[in-house]
Amino acid sequence: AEDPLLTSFEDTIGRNDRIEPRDWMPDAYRRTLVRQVAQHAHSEIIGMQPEGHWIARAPSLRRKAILLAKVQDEAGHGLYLYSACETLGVSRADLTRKLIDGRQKYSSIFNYPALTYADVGTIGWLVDGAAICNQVPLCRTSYGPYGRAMVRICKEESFHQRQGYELLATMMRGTDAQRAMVQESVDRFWWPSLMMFGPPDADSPNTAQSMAWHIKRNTNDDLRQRFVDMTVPQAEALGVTLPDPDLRWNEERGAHDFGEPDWAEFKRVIGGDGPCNAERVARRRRAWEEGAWVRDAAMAYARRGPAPAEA
Ligand code: FAQ
Repeated sequence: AEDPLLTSFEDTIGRNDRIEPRDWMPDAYRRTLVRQVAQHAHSEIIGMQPEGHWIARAPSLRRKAILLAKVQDEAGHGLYLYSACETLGVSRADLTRKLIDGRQKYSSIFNYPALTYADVGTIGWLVDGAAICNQVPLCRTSYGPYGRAMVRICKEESFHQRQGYELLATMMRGTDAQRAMVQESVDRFWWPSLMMFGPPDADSPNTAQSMAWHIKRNTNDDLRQRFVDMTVPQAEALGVTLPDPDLRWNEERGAHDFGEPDWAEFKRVIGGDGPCNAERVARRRRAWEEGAWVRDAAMAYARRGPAPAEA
């Protein structure tokens, strides 16, 4: 016999409508969403670290104000996403616990160090650029709270990308040493940026089901291609070389051909063995533990109820 709840869920997906928190949903749909949205939230929060390192080392007051605002935005994105995830019946404390115990992932890209100030620009240009390619389609994801969070996040993300591009363009108009610093930074970040889109479609265990549920709206390889096609003319305008000898326009496909990222490196990094994994998680753990008294105090204050009216 047909399950009327499942039929109604499938009809909603089929109409390209949203699933909302009070709607019935299959357990596997809920689990997949918790996995993806939690990973996404963790990425925003862990993603504050590489750039955060440079706040106290910014080359001018203007650059410092810009960077401070950007890193604050990332904290805000993490909060929207944890809130979206909580509507699926999980608590933020539990998600954070899973992150610092290594039971949930965050994006591979944040396990690479930010070694120079040019990296602040490259992270904005390439990492936020990749994030936009991945996230604009997620504004149409089937789960309402996630899609609505994405709309706000994407607006800020495109501002972040321009910020990075502007920083790099300024350095490219500077000295030879500054131009060399930009090129060296792009050389390090190019391949890890391509890995942000996940494994090739043929090795992506989750894509088919997530597409069927409209959680994902494009495959990993489609989005990676879109990112390359978007970035090549920007690299030309900046005057930097993307470090891929196989990168060229393919007239027939109407798209760029490009080389294969090092998938063995990708597996090592998501398996916990990238350049900064231990440091990133240790720092998050320390912040969580040192913040315990603030959370306890806030809870105690909330339990007290409203203050008595003044006589
Ligand atoms: N890193 O079957 P698939 C940002 C895992 S942007 C780590 O293809 P799926 C903004 C995957 O989870 C970055 N793990 O998986 C910012 C799965 O493992 P699991 C965050 C990865 O979910 C900018 C396994 O590999 N953006 O933070 C990665 O269908 C600057 C098999 O993969 C998002 O999270 C990876 N790169 O597709 C902040 C976007 N790729 O979970 C600060 C939303 C794959 O089974 C500064 N997420 N894995 O243990 C998505 O679109 C998807 O989840 C994908 C992966 C595309 C990332």
